[in-house]
Amino acid sequence: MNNAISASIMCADLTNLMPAIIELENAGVEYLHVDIMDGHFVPNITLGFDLVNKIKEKTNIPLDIHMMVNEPSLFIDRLNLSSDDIVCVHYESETHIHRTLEQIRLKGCKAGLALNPGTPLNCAKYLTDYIDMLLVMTVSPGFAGQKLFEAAERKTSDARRMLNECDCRHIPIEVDGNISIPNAIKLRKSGADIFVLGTSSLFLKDKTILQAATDFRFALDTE
Ligand code: S6P
Ligand code: MG
Repeated sequence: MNNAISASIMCADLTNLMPAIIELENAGVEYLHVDIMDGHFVPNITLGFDLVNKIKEKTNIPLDIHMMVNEPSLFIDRLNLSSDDIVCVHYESETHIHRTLEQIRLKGCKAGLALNPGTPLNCAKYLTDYIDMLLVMTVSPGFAGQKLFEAAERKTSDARRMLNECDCRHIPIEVDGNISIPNAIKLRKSGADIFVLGTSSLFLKDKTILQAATDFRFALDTE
């Protein structure tokens, strides 16, 4: 899946989510990116399982769940998901991450592996048989509105090379954090496939979601 948009729902109006979800459906975004934070793995608390399950009931957009919690294996069964949904867990969040990736697939979902900016790519090298997506964090997780970390492009192209070298061209790379249009163009050239869009390009004061999504796709398609 090339140039896919995963819309970061924590950046929408959290007191009035349905209009944003309907607009995202109309804009044809490929995923709803749902950030779950526990106040321990990251210094912030966001969306909880009950809300996520309610969102799942209200839309057919596949969910792309980004678990920023310690020991996500304890919580995965709280989610009511289907086979198009992705559950993405951080390498750094579990002692036995391989077991957790297997747990996600056994649940019938796609499994994603997320890496913090400082986490070496080698961590993913022997796990490629167990993942359907690699999430390269382009900021330290925890907050919207941060700045891309300096080596984001280099890390994304190294990740693409590593996946290609182990015959895993089919595994998409997702990038998350400060994905503005110029940053997305650079990261696409480095090999990113799925773009998490938040305050940098989709939830803007001066554009509707539909207009922002259209502008984003046009910029990537014409570059
Ligand atoms: C935060 C979280 C992200 C943000 C998204 C915000 O760590 O994982 O998914 O919601 O990155 O986007 P932006 O454009 O405000 O950085
Ligand atoms: Mg995220």
